[in-house]
Amino acid sequence: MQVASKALKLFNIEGAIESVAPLGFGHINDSYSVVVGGNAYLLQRLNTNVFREPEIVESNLTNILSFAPELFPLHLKGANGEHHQSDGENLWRVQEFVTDSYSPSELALSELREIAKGYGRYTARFAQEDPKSYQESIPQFHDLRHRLAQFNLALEENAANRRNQAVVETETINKFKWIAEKFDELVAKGLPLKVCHNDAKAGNCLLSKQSGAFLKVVDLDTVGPGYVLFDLGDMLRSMLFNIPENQSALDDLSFNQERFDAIMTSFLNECGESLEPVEIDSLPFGGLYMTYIMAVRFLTDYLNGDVYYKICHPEENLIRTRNQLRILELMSKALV
Ligand code: GN1
Ligand code: MG
Repeated sequence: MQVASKALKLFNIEGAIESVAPLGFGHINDSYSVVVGGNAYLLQRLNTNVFREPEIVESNLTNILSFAPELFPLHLKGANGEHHQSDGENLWRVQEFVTDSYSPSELALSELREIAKGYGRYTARFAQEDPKSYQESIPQFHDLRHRLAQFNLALEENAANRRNQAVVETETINKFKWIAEKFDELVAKGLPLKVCHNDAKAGNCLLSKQSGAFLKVVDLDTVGPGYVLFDLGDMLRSMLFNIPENQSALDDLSFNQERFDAIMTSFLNECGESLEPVEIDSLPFGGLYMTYIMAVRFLTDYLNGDVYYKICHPEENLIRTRNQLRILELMSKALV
């Protein structure tokens, strides 16, 4: 309470806090919903171990908020005009809490269409923005070769002595290495760099509780240079199969063509005209690319002893890996 109150003061929000509650989502930052003077806010502590150059997060955020304010929740600024404020120890930011909104966990077809529409709108709008005005907030974030190198290093170092627990998963990861080559081919064909969200999963889109319609895109820490296949890929990864990322749910999964078509159609209805043919052709492959890179990152963290993602139990990163690999196998049968 006291920490929250101190943080809110940095944004000129004074007065007694009526309620403060930690929000469970997110693998990286800490989020709280806070009510002061009848107004609801989302207070977040940026994880500066992960975002080691917060000035880049600030600069990207400022750019996107001024470019397309209608797509995002209102973010408050502190006295120096910046969205991130330090209390001497932690870096904080505050945004309006979008009331009467939700991000669905088990997605019905109609919800899936709205989310794809929201990210499609984002993509169409940002097709006009210059990626050179943005920097990656985490260097080489979606660079698969870099992620595979980190994975190989983790295997070699075996810091948490878990290599033997991940033999099957390691084999599957090695089997899908062709994804890196295929990606290089697409880039060589002239895939254009855009300003992407870079974490375009279902949970980062808010829908209206009343109408179910798309409202806002949230979680803007990784917005920056990227390829549209990253965002569409994250949508496929998180929306095709109705399973949680971190619980064993591997039975009875199957590729659902109707869901795939709904995502693609809804997305392309919004942004198809703003994309080049090479980008449109690359989109289904995005599902494989993003699912694979996430499996590689989860397993790397498992091997390193859970130093990056928040976990609730020791096997969680291994379970996350298995879920991604299962999805990847299904996608590769249906889409390749
Ligand atoms: C992380 O914190 P959260 O849940 O928004 C991660 C993404 C992954 C995601 C997996 C900075 O995002 O890359 O897609 O977990 N963000 C970072 O759900 O690593
Ligand atoms: Mg995120």
